[in-house]
This record gives sequence, structure tokens and C-alpha cells, in this order.
Amino acid sequence: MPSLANVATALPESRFSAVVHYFGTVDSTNQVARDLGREGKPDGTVVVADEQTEGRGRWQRRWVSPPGAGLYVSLLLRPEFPAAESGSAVQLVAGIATAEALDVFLPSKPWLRWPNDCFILDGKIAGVLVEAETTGQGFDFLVCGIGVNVNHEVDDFPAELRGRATSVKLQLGHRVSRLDVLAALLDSFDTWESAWRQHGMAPIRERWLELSPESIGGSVSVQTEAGLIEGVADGLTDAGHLRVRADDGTHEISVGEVIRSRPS
Ligand code: BTX
Repeated sequence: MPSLANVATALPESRFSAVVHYFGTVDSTNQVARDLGREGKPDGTVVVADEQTEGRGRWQRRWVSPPGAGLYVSLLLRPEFPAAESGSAVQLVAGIATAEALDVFLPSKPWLRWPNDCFILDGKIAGVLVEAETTGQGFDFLVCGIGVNVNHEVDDFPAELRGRATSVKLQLGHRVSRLDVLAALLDSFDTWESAWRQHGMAPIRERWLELSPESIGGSVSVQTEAGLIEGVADGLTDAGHLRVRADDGTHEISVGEVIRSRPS
């Protein structure tokens, strides 16, 4: 199986193959990509690591990132649209790309949970963390971090995640190349990011919703800063916010996460 260390030369040619940085161990590929962004590195720069010691999720949560098992990748993006608009779009694009890449390898359909999780059956297999860097002058760049559990064994997960997290290997019974997963992911990301640049939110929102059946008509519980909102999911707004019909009216949720759903 090809080594991830060869990533800079092994990726098929695309807008993400020109500047690729590989590291054995980093704190967080998102942090490294942010530092590179501050140094002025170009749009499309890719950071990949074999291990993260401080892999992060949202709200200071941890992303478990053992050596040799997962794909830990961050993309440096310099979109011409404002941070809020670009961040929402990139989040959707990254979710689509993750699900489509996993679909190449797995017999069960990957599905997405708003705003940033990818599941196989009821196991979380991947997550996306988009961070924006802004200065006093305005919006500088985005870092889109994606973590995919590729060759994890059950023992690679801490006890509290066993039974809730899964990997490609646990689903398939054999290892797959992280380089192949990355190539599929970047190919899909490029396709859907181009669709967004050319046609706006409509095509990516439609594709994202195809991959997230619970987000249309599912009974969901959404944790927000203002508390728990329970109701029926009614798709996404133009800004990528989750629309939920509840007893007290329709909510358009910009910050939060679906924590439960029941079949519609
Ligand atoms: P999140 O905040 O939605 O998910 C974090 C939560 O998911 C944790 O609190 C834990 O319950 C669970 N979890 C942690 N690690 C794993 C795992 N390996 N598999 C399944 N569940 C897990 C999701 O945040 C966004 C994660 C992005 C990770 C990438 S990796 C490359 C880049 N660098 C970096 O530091 N973060 C991103």
C-alpha cells in the first residue's frame, strides 16, 4: 500500500496537487494550514499529517487522530466571497466530498448530519471543521479541515467512542489506502466547489440534502446556544442554515448541531 508520506507526488493533478505539505506528527493540520495562510501561501494549499496530537473539532472538542489510521487533511482556501457565505458553502462542499469519497469504498451509503458529521449506519466516520481567518481589514482565508476514520481498529478509539465511531476498515474488514481516499475526496471537493463558484448555493444545497435524508422531514433535536430545539427538519436556507418547524414556529438555525433524529 503506498505510503501517505508520498502524498506530494502521488496525488492526481488538480487544483489541490500543486502545493502539498506532509507531516509525520502535528498538533493540528488546521493550525498548520492557518499558519501557512498567514505566511501568504496560495489558495489550494493542502496539509496532510499521519498523526495529530491536538486534532480539534468544534467548540474545543477533540478529534481522535491516532498515527497511521486516519486521514487528517486541511485545505487553505481563498474564496472571493465574504467569510460567512464562503464558510457555509465550503462546509456543505466538504460534507458532500467526504460522503462521496467514502461511497467509492463502502457498501453502505454514507449520510450527513447537519452541520458537519458523516455517518455509516449509526457510526460517525468523518467530521469537518471550517475556520475563517479575518483581520481588521476583512476576510483573509478559510481553512477546511476534514478527518476521516480510514484504518482504525476498535482499540484506536477511546472507550467512550467505541460503538459510536466507525472506520472504513471496520466496515470493510480490510485496510484501504489513505492516499486513495484523499484523491477521491479532493476530486469531489473540486467538482462541487466549482459548482458553487459557478452556480451558487442551489446545486450544493440540493446534493447535500440528498445525502442527509433526516434533514428533510426528519424529527430532529438540535442543540443550539439558546437551548434545545425539537421539531421537523425542513431543509436548508440559502445561507446553509437548518430550517426546523417546531411548535413555536419555524427556526432557521445558524449555529448548533443535530444531536438526535427519529425516522420521519
Ligand atoms: P465535532 O466537534 O463535530 O466532533 C467532535 C466529537 O466527535 C468529539 O467530541 C467526540 O465525541 C467525537 N469524535 C472525536 N474523534 C472522533 C473520531 N475520530 N471519530 C468519530 N468521532 C469522534 C468534527 O468536530 C470535526 C472534526 C474535524 C477534524 C479534522 S482532522 C483535520 C483537521 N485538523 C483538525 O485539528 N481538525 C480537522
